Amino acid sequence: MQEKQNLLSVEDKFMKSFKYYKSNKPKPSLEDVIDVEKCATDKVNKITPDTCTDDPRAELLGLKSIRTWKIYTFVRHPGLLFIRNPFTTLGQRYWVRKCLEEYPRKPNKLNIDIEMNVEDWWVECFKNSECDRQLQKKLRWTTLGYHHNWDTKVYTEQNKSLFPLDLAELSDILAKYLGYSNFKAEAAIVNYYHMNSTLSAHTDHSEVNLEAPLFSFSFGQSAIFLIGGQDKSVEPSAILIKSGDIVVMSKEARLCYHAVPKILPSAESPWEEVEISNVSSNSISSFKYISQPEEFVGTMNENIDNEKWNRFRNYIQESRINMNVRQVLNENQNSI
Ligand SMILES: O=C(O)CCC(=O)C(=O)O
Repeated sequence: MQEKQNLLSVEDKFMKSFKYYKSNKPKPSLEDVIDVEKCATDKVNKITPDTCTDDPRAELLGLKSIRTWKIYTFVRHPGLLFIRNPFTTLGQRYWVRKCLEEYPRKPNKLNIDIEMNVEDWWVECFKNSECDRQLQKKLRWTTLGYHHNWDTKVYTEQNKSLFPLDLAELSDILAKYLGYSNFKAEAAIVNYYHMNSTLSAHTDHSEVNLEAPLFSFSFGQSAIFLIGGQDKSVEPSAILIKSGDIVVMSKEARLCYHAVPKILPSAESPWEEVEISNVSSNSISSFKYISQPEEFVGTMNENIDNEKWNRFRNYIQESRINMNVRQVLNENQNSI
């Protein structure tokens, strides 16, 4: 009996921390939340990669020069990497807009599919000139590529659509930089959070390939991200994620429990910082996935127009978006 009780209290560590940070009354102290730029080296280390050649695609995809990226590792979490906002203002705007305007279109799958048949959710939100905020807040996830099956947790060839070429290209730049030259983005969950949303503790283990890293891109409001070990007995660390930050779960961290217990108002708005400058099409030939580069550059530059970007700005001022990208298949495997 005593043994069973000990086991229970040990198993509760992740949940205890989740409940602590989720609470509104009382509000949690944020003292132990890791902000990578302010944290002591007994917890976080800033690393400089041995070789770092720039990728000519970076600027086109809305990224700052790779040589300026700030990358961090965590003493308690081998395999976990954190890149502090490597996106330009234009890049932030581009990806937010994609997640709202394009990725939730059919044939992609949405959580709201079970209650309504909406061909184009973003257009539907503005059907009657005013914004339907209720409908906006209903969207919690969209799946891309191999669609995640929330019940069976099994990917199938029958439940798959084209993976967005721009997101495949972005993931390829990151993968190459980190030394995963054979990484292929094949599935993604786009998560939409509002100020009271949470994501409970889970591991991502549906992919056939569990060696490939998982890439997580966040935009908009901030979040507390919890990451523990491969079972819930490990006390998780709480990490502050801001707009533009990238989290990479690789190696030992790939199968660790993680969760989002709280969304926090962002202190900055990096999607507003006015360094916005046109992306030019000089290095267009180096694309791997994007098939219509001229059109792509045009779409990126459209977001300079503040009027055109206004609806997306209104959304992101009260919400957070996370694109969670995975490789599903093993190398040399063509189907499930
Ligand atoms: O929103 C996040 O930062 C994490 C999302 C996540 O864990 C997932 O989609 O599996």
